[in-house]
Amino acid sequence: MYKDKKVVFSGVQPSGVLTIGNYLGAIRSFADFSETYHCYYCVVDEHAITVRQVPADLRRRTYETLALYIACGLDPEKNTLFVQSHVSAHAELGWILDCYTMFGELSRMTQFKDKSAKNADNINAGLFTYPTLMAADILLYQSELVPVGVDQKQHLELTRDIALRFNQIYGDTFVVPDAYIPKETAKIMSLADPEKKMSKSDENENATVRILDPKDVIIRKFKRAVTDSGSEVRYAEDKPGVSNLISIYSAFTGKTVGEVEREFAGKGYGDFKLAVGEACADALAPVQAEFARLTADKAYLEDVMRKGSEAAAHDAARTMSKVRRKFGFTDLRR
Ligand code: ATP
Ligand code: LTN
Repeated sequence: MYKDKKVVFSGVQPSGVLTIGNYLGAIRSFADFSETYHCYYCVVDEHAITVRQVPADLRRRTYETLALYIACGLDPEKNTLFVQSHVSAHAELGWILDCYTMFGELSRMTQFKDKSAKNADNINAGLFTYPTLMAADILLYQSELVPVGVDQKQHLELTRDIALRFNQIYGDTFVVPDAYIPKETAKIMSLADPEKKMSKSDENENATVRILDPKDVIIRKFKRAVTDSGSEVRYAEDKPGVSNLISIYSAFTGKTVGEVEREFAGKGYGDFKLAVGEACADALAPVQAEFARLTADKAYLEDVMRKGSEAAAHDAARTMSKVRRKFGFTDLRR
């Protein structure tokens, strides 16, 4: 969309307090793109309502998620930070893309299958069409790159298929995006069940470490983390619990897996878990301090939201007008 810079887009749902999975899998890498790309980072509140939310909590978490973006190093002057429901083009393009997405394609989405199993009393149509809204988020800004955890890979593939399909019918309309998935931290696992993804909406508090957890809580959660039989700190397929902790420790300290194994050779799980907790708490301390400062200043956060949504709406309108023209909606604005 911008002649000088390629576009990056990503989003996080304000559906709970963010975990170190969200941090290591997605948000931590967002700032790396700020200089070379035109970046849009969105708080995707419309996605969050596919699962029942308490309105007051959703509102508060929307501010908090934006504050966390900034606390994690995203400068609002260098990135377009905004809230999805403030830009109506997302829902509008979402509907249009629904008409170019097949029932069978949406039925294959594993996130839909997982979330319907978890929310059996509320399998609503929005939960089903969620990936087309995500495709709209991305395609509206002609994004080239989308930094996400590996759980979103399937949604990105569907986004590409929708874009290609649309381009084939109507001629070049959308840039076809690529996922950017960090290698070592693409999927941080639950501390209570290392076969399961760590998820911010997990009801078991021992399963997640939240970005905002105080140091003593972080250390306690890592101490309780489910590990495997044996006592050796070694990265291996048959040791999912320890391997997950090694990935986390390595991500927070910058040490390689080999270095971590050597550091803890001959030491037990106890020493290792304590070290993981300390490294995690120390790395998150500056983010937490900045978060506390930002959430005390609601007016500033609203100013960021306002400016971000104005800029985003302006850019989204360009794509929308192209889309409308291409498939024959009448346009009175000329
Ligand atoms: P929910 O529990 O509400 O589904 P979530 O924790 O899965 O939420 P999202 O808001 O859906 O989080 O995801 C935000 C970003 O964080 C996405 O890019 C997603 O891929 C990434 N992410 C989420 N969980 C993990 C994880 N455990 N490991 C790595 N990346 C993750
Ligand atoms: N579906 C994502 C959140 C999300 C997103 C996006 C990520 C919504 N829209 C656009 C990247 C780009 C999730 O559940 N993690």
